[in-house]
Amino acid sequence: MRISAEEMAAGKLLPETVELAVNLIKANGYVLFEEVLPRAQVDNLYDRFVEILEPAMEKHQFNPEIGFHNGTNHVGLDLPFRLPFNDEAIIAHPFVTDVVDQILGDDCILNYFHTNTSVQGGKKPQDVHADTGSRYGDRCTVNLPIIKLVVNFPLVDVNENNGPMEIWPGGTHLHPDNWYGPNAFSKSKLAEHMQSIKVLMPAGSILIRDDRMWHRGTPNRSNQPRPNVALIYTSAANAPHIGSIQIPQETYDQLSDKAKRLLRNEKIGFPVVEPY
Ligand SMILES: O=C(O)CCC(=O)C(=O)O
Repeated sequence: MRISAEEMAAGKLLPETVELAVNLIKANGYVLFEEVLPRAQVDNLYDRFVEILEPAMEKHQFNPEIGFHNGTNHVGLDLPFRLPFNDEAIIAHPFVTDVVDQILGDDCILNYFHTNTSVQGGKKPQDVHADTGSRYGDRCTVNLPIIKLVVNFPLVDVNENNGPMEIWPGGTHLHPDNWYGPNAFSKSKLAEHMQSIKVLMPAGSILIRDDRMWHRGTPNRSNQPRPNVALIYTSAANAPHIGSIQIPQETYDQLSDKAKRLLRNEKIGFPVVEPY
């Protein structure tokens, strides 16, 4: 959906927009807010991200021409908790927190600060997957309440050509818990016969999705990487006891009250981890 000019100027969604977004996630598995972040901010994020992607790929000997990760050329990389990545507009965007708080509770936490990049030259899509496993293995045959939302910010315009995420909305987040476990029927086999959407979105859009909704990364046929920032918000009751994002004390102290609350379980007082 496109956010109205009035809401963009106010930096706040109207209650009816929040309600619509919440219900879209509940019914369909996701909501997309198109083109929210300013282009200059996204371009800067992209440039700074490429500065860490390239050495990280070199370190892991990922050569796009030879191909890696089973020919998908997909890379997952944690972000260092520093500017421009930890800007409040990324970690605690009011459009996101208003929606996330309604679904997960306003005491939810942010416990994943990551990126997924479809690097150019990929030949194969990823397997169709959910971003979570079952909570009770094979034992639970009913759908359980949502505990995690994934929030993606594309750092380039995503089109048919540059490796859009493909999603299977409309119900794949509403299966019984054991459908997300290792012994569930192959999602890739089923997905071939089901309807999917390639998520085409302008840079700076915000995709909020139930982490159980089936999806996959697709090959990037352009000549530049297609990164998505990927954050995970988790309900407080289901949050890991020990966080993993390392945040220097002085960085934490400068965050807004909302961002501090979101990150309260993380490793505060630890140095920033560089991804290479
Ligand atoms: O950003 C994307 O294309 C999705 C990637 C993905 O689902 C994954 O790496 O697990």
